Amino acid sequence: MAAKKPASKTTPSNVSAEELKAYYKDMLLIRRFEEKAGQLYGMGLIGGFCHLYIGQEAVVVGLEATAKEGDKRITSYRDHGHMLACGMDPKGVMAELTGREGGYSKGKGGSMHMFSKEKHFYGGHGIVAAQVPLGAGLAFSDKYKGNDNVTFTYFGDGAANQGQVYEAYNMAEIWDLPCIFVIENNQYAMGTSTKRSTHSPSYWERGAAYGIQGEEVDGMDVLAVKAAGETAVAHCRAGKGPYILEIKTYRYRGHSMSDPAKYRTREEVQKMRSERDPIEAIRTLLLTGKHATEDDLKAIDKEIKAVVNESAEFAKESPEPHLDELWTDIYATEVPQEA
Ligand SMILES: Cc1ncc(C[n+]2csc(CCOP(=O)(O)OP(=O)(O)O)c2C)c(N)n1
Ligand SMILES: [Mg+2]
Repeated sequence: MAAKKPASKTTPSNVSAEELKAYYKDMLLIRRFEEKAGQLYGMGLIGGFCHLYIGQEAVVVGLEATAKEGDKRITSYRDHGHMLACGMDPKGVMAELTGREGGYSKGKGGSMHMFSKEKHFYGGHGIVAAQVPLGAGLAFSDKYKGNDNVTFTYFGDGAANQGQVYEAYNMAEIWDLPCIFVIENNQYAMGTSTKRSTHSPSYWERGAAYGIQGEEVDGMDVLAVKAAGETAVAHCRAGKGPYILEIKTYRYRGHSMSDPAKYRTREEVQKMRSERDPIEAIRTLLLTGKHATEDDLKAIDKEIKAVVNESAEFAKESPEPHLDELWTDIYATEVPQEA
């Protein structure tokens, strides 16, 4: 099967005002939540690793718009946006970041280790690319059960150079697994730009060697992401095997909270922020299309700020895990049985 050409940009003519507002809200929630997490980190309330997703919001929001109940998602350590976009509770995420009992992993996992069975969110993985074969495995379980669920397996441009990605591609294609491999190409792996790390920076085209279709997508345009996501999801649900989406995006903040940022210029970051911001783009569409007034958008901003502040308050008030918890949740006590 030959690889497909990159998709053309979508126009907003077929998108309703409600849809635009929903994307605006969902992206803004991730942005404000992450800004708050950055503040709490600065205040010493979050310890350990913390990788912010600011700038990449359109990727996960656009793809979640194509998901249905039963679909699964798995990602790397840059995972807060994915959790919020699939409907996990901001309070539980913030409490986990701050290491509190009310967190998704009872305060024992932190930023990179959260899961939700209810929302089919399978982590949060600190080992680069480790989630890719796991994502293929999740897709295998649905194929085995004979349903039409798909798995969104997210990974970065750096991870895309790992060998296990290609072993997973090979098996996913041979077994026609309903797995969407989502490469979030934010152009850097820690301090290494894609220009320095690979001769052929078109990652989606590598799928052709395995007979997997794919395409490149503008990840600063939530509508383009959604349109490409729909193609990928339809392909997988129809039993045609895996699909690759290489989504070109950009992270505004450092790799993690301790990043000297010497590998790129301030001007480069500023240019993306001012010319390609995904939230500003939808804001402009809402205003110019007269789908919303400045006051409507202010009300949305206020609503989102309240949700984020509430999550921070919840986190601060939640106690630290009890010492007895040191010895729990280490080994499985029962083997999960699923029909
Ligand atoms: C196997 C492994 N090697 C190295 C690291 C250290 N490390 C953590 S993140 C990272 C960069 C990954 O970049 P990318 O896949 O582009 O994801 P991004 O951080 O840009 O989201 C590296 C090398 C690791 N965690 N695991
Ligand atoms: Mg990267």
